[in-house]
Amino acid sequence: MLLYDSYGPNPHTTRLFVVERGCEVNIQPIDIEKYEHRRKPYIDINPRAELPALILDDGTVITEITAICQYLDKVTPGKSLFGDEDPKERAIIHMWYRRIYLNILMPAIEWWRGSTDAENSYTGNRILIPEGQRGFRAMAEKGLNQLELDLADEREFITGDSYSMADLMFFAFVNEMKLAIPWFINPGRPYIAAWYERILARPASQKAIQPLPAGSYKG
Ligand SMILES: N[C@@H](CCC(=O)N[C@@H](CS)C(=O)NCC(=O)O)C(=O)O
Repeated sequence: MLLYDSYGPNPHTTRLFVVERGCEVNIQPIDIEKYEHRRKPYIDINPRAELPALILDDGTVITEITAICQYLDKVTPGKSLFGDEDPKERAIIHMWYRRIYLNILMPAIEWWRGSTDAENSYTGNRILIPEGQRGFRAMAEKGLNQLELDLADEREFITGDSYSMADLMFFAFVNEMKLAIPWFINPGRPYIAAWYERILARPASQKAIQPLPAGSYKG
């Protein structure tokens, strides 16, 4: 398996998954800042010109972070981060990573995509909605406020007692975007701030901060 890795919250998610879950993959870094993802050979692999992408040994190309992580989860021995061993646990984890993606991450990323930095970086390669910035931020802040209330029962992780895909994905986005989206972590939401510090302290979180070097990797 070959994982195309790079900067950005989506590659950060799959990279962190590889490290946390102990997956074995080959890594191929792509430099988004040099727009390597918009040129051949990468666009022959992923014509959507997005990262990450996972290439299976039979040549199948998988994109979309949750699909990539689900595949890696299934083919790696050990405890599933999607709760695959138990239907109830699986449903609860799914419920949470979907809530986090739809109610916090998507609007927060759309907010950032309304910035001048994003406009300069995307140079016409994505439909940006700068006029929607206030609305996107309000949507994401609403999602964050709700999560703050949810975490106020002092659970250790988002779904309860165990670290899961919900923690992993939310952390990867917050950590990668903490300078670009400084309001993700706010002293007015102490439970989210404390959760972030707990996840940041995990050895895998530290190992996955930078894109991985080219070559074989065992998490
Ligand atoms: N829905 C995709 C999103 C992938 C995505 O947008 N990746 C960003 C990096 S975080 C990217 O490739 N950006 C480069 C660009 O759009 O030019 C997924 O789940 O993997």
